[in-house]
Amino acid sequence: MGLIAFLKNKFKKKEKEEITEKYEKGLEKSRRNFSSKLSNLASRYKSVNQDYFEELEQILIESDVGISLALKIIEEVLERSQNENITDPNTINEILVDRMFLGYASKGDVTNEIIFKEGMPTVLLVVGVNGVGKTTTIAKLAHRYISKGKKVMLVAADTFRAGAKEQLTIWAERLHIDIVTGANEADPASVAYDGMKKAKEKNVDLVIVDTAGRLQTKSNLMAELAKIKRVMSKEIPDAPHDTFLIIDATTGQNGVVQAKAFAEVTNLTGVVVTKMDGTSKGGIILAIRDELGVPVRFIGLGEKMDDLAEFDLDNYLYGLCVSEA
Ligand SMILES: Nc1nc2c(ncn2[C@@H]2O[C@H](COP(=O)(O)OP(=O)(O)OP(=O)(O)O)[C@@H](O)[C@H]2O)c(=O)[nH]1
Ligand SMILES: [Mg+2]
Repeated sequence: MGLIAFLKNKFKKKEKEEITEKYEKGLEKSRRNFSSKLSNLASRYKSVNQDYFEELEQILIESDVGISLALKIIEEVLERSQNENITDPNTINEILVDRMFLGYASKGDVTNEIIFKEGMPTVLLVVGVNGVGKTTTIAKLAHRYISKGKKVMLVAADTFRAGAKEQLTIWAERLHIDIVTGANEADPASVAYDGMKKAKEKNVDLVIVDTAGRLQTKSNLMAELAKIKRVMSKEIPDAPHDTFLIIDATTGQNGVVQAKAFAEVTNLTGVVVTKMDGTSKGGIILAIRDELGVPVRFIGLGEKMDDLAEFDLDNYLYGLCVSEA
């Protein structure tokens, strides 16, 4: 059974879970773009030829899967069509979706949920350029783990942008959780340090550290993040245990460029792609996985507190390629 048939079967309407509905809704724009282009293409050709594959490649590129990955996928699909003498456009499109899946899955299995430490707070550092949705994602993640019974605390180590700590404080109040803030323009590392101390005192399970999204030179950024990590690990061994980079899906390939820059200066353990609901080019997730090797652990599908979903490849491909909801 091809992947499309498998996904259709897996997500039959009556069995649909909440997460599948979230993906369907959040990926509606992308699906309208990608899926309708695929079926439109298939309807214009009786059998595939070189032009078909060129158009297919263009559709992938326009969906932000990245040029190098698009070329790779098309080459594989072309090879299979030649080896097995497949000329039916719909079958080719199904093989394409299979390849999109295999490319991601072959990078290895990942646990998306945060893995909690025993006997000490688990520390999550959140980084990314400004406006990508860091603070909102922190609130969403806090909400997620509070709902799972964890004690969560926030640290506002973004001391740079005016209003940043107030914004995070509002979220902490809404979530009824503790927050550590510092003076405006205080050293972010000192706020992070205070945060670690308090997290230990209060025996929290998870402490999430918000950082400034200012654009700075690579060496400054590297030094700042290294300092934050150094002081944190003085209080809590091996902190941060996770470092998530937040990427805005609507920035397209620019987001991939940012991801590469951050991956060079710090050890990322995950990416969260936000604003998936606002883009028609949902392929960016495949590009990030292909070019960075860092897994996409969560995706943002809206502005509300529960508009965050664990990344799930089947649901993603279903939402992007299959669902007719
Ligand atoms: N539609 C949509 N909007 C989102 C999502 N995530 C965040 N946003 C919006 O994006 C805007 C910026 O979010 P913030 O969380 O303030 O971004 P930030 O990275 O903390 O920004 P700075 O602190 O200025 O660097 C806000 O209006 C959010 O509501 C999402 O998944 N979907
Ligand atoms: Mg912020």
